[in-house]
Amino acid sequence: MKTKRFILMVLLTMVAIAMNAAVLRAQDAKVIKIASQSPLSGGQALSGTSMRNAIELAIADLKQPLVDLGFDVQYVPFDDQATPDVGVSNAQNMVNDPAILVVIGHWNSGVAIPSSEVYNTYDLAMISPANTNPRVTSRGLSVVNRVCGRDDNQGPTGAKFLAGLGTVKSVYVLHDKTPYGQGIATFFQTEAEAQGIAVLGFEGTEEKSNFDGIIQPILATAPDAIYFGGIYDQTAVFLSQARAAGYTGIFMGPDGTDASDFAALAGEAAVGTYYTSAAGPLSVFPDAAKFVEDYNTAYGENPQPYGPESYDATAVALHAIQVAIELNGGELPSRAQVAAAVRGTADFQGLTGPISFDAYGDRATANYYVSQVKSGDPALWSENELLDTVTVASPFTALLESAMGQ
Ligand code: ABU
Repeated sequence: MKTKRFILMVLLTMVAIAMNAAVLRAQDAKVIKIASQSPLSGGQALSGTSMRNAIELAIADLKQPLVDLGFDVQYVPFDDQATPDVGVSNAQNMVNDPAILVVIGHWNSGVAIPSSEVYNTYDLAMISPANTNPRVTSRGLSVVNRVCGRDDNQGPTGAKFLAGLGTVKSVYVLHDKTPYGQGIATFFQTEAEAQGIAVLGFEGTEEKSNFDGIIQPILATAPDAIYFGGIYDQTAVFLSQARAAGYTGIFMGPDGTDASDFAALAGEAAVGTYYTSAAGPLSVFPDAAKFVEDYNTAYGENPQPYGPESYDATAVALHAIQVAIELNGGELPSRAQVAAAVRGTADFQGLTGPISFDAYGDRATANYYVSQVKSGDPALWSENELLDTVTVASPFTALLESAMGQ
């Protein structure tokens, strides 16, 4: 009896020691946080939420190497509300949390540009899945990178495509007065004119619900096409009202058009719309099949455009943190060490293809896609027809290649 009791006591003590060790190990695990910023509320929340979901999936899929090195990886998503002041305020909160080593974001270039000034002051690396305005990277901030292309290539891609149709001799250009919308409209306009298309008007509007005041003057100019540099929560409403007012010509937009809410908001009026995007349609990424399946399982729908790019931005971040830890002798790296490892990303194999950053943090080569909306059913957005794909080197990569005579 005494022996049995002794054995039981020994066993219980061993279990207690093992549990204590596990608790101590968990407490010892050093915390690394990956933050994100995207609109999780408001009219562009569909895109921002899809970015958040893709980031969450990537962390769950890819964090194990960091766990094996003794780190606990946590995700902290922030809602920037597609508003510059909110993005900057979130950025100021983020930099005060020393565990945050990378930010994945944003959706809006107009939010990314001022927020990244804060990240840069504190050496906090930012990897954007979706910000296409040139100023995101052309300021030369060492912490800022993106896995998508740029509007100085995307805008001209749209203009060249319209010129190639042969039927578009005139266009009316609208924009949303943001750095993104006005920027891409300007790049589009310059190339449209170079292609011999007459630009009948170039106008900014912040209106989001009643376009009566601008539709009739536009119709009076009888353009063959209307180009709207803006985001779907505005451009789809405009298109729907323009069609109701009798506009039968071509409508084109940039990647702000590229979300199923464009169809949800415009309905049948969306059908036939041409759009460019720096986000590849799901069909062009065979390596993303598992991601799409997992996304559907977790969230009950397809990822939105820039979902695979959000996954890739996170994968690049996790890999760079691992590199920085290894270079730091297995210890928690500084933000500056992580930022340097991110910028050093070369030939990283993502769902969207190989990713290398140039000296400015641009993806060394990026693809630009031209598609046409085939249905007013938002559930069929991923079945829109891909009409053209153009691959363009970043400005710095092009400069290097030309200097090397390639
Ligand atoms: N490029 C997609 C979202 C718009 C932006 O860059 O502001």
